[in-house]
Amino acid sequence: MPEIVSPDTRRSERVPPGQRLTERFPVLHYGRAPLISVSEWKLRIFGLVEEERTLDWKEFSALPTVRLNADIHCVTSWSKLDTNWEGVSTSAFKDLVNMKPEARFVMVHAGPHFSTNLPIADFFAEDVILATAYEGEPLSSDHGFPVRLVVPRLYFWKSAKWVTGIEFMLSDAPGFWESGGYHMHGDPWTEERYSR
Ligand SMILES: Nc1nc2c(c(=O)[nH]1)N[C@H]1C(S)=C(S)[C@@H](COP(=O)(O)O)O[C@H]1N2
Ligand SMILES: [Mo]
Repeated sequence: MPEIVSPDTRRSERVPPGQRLTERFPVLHYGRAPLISVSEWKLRIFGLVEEERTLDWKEFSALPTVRLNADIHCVTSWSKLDTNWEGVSTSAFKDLVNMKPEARFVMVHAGPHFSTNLPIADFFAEDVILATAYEGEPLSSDHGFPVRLVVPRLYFWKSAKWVTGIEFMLSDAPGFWESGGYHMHGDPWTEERYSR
């Protein structure tokens, strides 16, 4: 399996301003962790695409997988270094998406009633994956089983757990936490924590 190393792990200072390291793996989400079975799980790809698609578990798990080594940073101020994931890289996923050239932003839809927005470039960055495993084990339901996004170079709230849909958009729109005042982009290195 190819291995992707997130470029931020090569910084000489790996902890962004205002963050503290943890060895634990905190569980953080709004609402109750849903129990999703792979037989009912689906991933809908829609919005500005030539043709809408829905992948079921069988189709999704047939896609090539990669390993990812990355640091993660939650806006509540914990950071965790050298986390290891497996899943489908969004850049590999790009070929199957067929997005329209005018698409500039992505809304990632997830359970329960969660969503988060990203610029196209951040979504298709080399170290972004739709993860199915953490440290060699399938994701636990608390951490997003069966599929979660991992976007190492933005605050961890952008890494939606229990992903169910990817919507391509012309212009930016706030997701769940962004509507509540979190930053539209969320770069931990420039502390894009909250918007005004
Ligand atoms: N579906 C969903 N995904 C979510 C959230 C959420 O509330 N719902 N919270 C985000 C936040 S704020 C963080 S810090 C990470 C936490 O992931 P973890 O519980 O695996 O540590 O999930 C992100 N993904
Ligand atoms: Mo978070």
